[in-house]
Amino acid sequence: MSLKKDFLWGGAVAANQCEGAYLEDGKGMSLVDILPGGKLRKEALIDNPKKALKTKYDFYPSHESIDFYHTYKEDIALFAEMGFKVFRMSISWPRIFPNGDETTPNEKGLEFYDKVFDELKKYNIEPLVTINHFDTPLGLVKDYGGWKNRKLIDFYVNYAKVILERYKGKVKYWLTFNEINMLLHIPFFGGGILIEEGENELEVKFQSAHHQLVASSLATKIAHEVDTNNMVGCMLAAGDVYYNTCNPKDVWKSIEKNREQYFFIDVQSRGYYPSYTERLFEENNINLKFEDGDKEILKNHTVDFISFSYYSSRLTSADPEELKKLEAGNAFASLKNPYLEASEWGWQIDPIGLRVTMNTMYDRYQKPLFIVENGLGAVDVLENETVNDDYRIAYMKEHLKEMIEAVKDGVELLGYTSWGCIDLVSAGTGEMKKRYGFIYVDRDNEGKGTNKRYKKKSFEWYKNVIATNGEEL
Ligand code: BGP
Repeated sequence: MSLKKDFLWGGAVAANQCEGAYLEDGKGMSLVDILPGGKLRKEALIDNPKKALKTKYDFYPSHESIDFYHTYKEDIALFAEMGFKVFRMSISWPRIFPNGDETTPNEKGLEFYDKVFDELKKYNIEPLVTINHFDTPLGLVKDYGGWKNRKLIDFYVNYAKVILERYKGKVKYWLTFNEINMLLHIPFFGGGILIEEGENELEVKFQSAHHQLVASSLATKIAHEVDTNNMVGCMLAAGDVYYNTCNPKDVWKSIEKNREQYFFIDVQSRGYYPSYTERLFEENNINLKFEDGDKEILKNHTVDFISFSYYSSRLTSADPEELKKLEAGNAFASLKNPYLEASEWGWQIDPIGLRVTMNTMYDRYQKPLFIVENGLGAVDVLENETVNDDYRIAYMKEHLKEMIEAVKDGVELLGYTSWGCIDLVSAGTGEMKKRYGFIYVDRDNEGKGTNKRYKKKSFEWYKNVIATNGEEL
């Protein structure tokens, strides 16, 4: 058994990490546009976003990024050369609604994506569009407090309706929110949320999550009304949480940790809050405000498929002494798994974990899966106009092998888009140096460089993977 003939091979990017042109043609600021790169990024993004709102930094990586806004034609031509069947991208919300609360969209912003979709069409590349990928308009953060505020549902739904109608027939695959569970870990990124003193942090996060879940269902409803061919997916930052030892306490802890992520998909895929949330909310003094009709909306408009990013598995323990050793590889703190190696940024590399995660999800939901992010962030050296990125090829080869194993296990899989198919700004660190692409972009952490594109060794390798539909890895 192998991959289906129409398997969707491709790559993924996000508007805020590649477009640049941050104020061009009427675009407004997104919350990412106030974030610096490098060492200052973590404080601004995670520890103290309130301070970032008031601070003037020397350099903002998202403002120019790799300038995809102007280079999309040549970049898409390169994707086509690799044989992409699908291209995952996002629409920048503040390009369409600059402050977020307008009722009429910015026509220039809409035109840009028309041009991108037309260009993709030229090469028969199917767009896969994330409606909101970490770029809530800054206006909605400053004037409304972000997703804490129920009003955000209306603004998001208005935005979703505009783009779903506009791009009817051009886009079939939609994702409502990128890595929706990130809201619990990086609330500013995920929802423009600032936790105030005295607030019950978990309550704020889950209330905001409820708003996004309702908004996601409403967007799904509209997508299906606008075009019955539309396929709508949710999107999870996935990676199963393993237990550190066979001590039953550790096993139980891992179940709790896994529920922390699957909670979102439980709601988006099954259409109701899972029974375990009752106890979770009670013990944490979380009183969620539901409005009339919310339950029906969630119930009646579930997703058609489940998409996810996978970079790593995680490891947890019930032992407080062990937990002192937690390391924050990516947004998720994890214990160090002695069986795994890690990337230069400390992300543990676990190809079999991808098979594990896919099987868990398919067993749980029985809906088609779509891997929409996976890849290796590494330091690349450009030599003789190319990069010998054998390490990236090795990483991807092992992951694709396990992906195919999962398909053989019976998992239904729509496609695979590797993250950052062209080098772009890192979401977590704001660096350019953390590269994922098959295409090298000559631009550094300070935004210096020619911005010229070069094919890495992995470019030809991936092209052959696609050409042989994964038979030759
Ligand atoms: C995911 C995000 C992406 C992307 C990726 C890699 O969490 O959806 O936007 O950037 O991770 O992370 P980083 O850029 O921090 O290396």
